[in-house]
Amino acid sequence: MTTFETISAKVGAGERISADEALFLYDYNDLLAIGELAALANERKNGRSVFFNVNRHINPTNICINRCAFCAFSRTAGEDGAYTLALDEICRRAEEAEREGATEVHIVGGLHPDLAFEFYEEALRSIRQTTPGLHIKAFTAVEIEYFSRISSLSIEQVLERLKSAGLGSMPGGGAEILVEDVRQKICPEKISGARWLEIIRLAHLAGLKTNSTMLYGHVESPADRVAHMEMLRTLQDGTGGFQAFIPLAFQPENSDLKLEIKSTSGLDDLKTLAIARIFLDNFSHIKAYWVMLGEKIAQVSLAFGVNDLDGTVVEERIGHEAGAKSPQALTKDGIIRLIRRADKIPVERDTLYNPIRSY
Ligand code: V47
Ligand code: SF4
Repeated sequence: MTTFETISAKVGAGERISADEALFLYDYNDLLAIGELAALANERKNGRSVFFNVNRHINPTNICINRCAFCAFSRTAGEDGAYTLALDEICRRAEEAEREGATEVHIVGGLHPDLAFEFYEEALRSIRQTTPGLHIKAFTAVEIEYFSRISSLSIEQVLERLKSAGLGSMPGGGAEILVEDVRQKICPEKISGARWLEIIRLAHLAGLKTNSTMLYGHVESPADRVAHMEMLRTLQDGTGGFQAFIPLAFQPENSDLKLEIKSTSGLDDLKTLAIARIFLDNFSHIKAYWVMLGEKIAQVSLAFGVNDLDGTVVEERIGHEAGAKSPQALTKDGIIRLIRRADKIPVERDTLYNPIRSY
């Protein structure tokens, strides 16, 4: 029979827990006990170090043909607030980021009905030319699949062309909840969960590291969350290409789901991060994305198994269009202070988790 003690003994012995055991933890009310277990699992992997990076987000366009129900960022072409950045504006933002000490640009956007694949290739090429020192982390599996459709190239060819243009790694967006009936409710136009996993597998095979996310706190059940994480864990067993797992707390404002769904609770946020740390034993990093969580929950999460706070971000749009109350950027000093006050060691990293400097 599963009890907290049997799970605790497994984690203590460094053994993998099952999906049923993860589900048991979701039902278990002693948050601090779960947090302690997650902290143990994390300390074994990462000690007291907490990573952050200095980065900037660039969203080339918010025009998107998918219009997922949870997304307050996207617009239809011609709608109020719809925008597309010109190539030189994208480069200008990358240059500004580099001047301000960034080591990474994180580029994701909507599925634009008229932009050609070459636009994105050109954007990467221009950034690489003007700011060769910046790592380009760009495009979710959803965008990669779209590029393949609009260019009639295979996924493998799209990935190779983007790598040649300067792509260094991929973020983890677009995963939402990989379980199909949940996807049908929140993002019916988006590629299936199976297709998301397949594209990520191909990216890993092409030598690109990626992240993985989980959008939680909408219509999904705890069993859906565990099923989602199990799919990621299985893929990671095969490829080892995931760097971080990032649960994204759903921000309901301005989305089509705003009337039905309230923001997540701090308790659910911490439990979700802690269970992820315990369950995803083959992931090195669990990231608390402060944009969606707020700075205070992100800080507390460092005692619940989290070892990465993402970055300075700068000009975040996806969460803020949906009502996120966090600032649009944090300074490097702000992140360092936040980590130090949690009695951890701040370590600035590059995108591939090479330490740059400890503070
Ligand atoms: O795929 C959209 C999510 C994702 C909302 O890999 C929302 O390092 C909450 O993936 N409330 C994009 N979330 C952001 C993302 C990400 C962010 C930071 C770091 C990394 C990384 C990846 O944002 C989308 C979707 O799951 N999202 N709308 C919303 N209302
Ligand atoms: Fe488009 Fe991504 Fe927003 Fe869905 S989440 S509508 S794919 S920008």
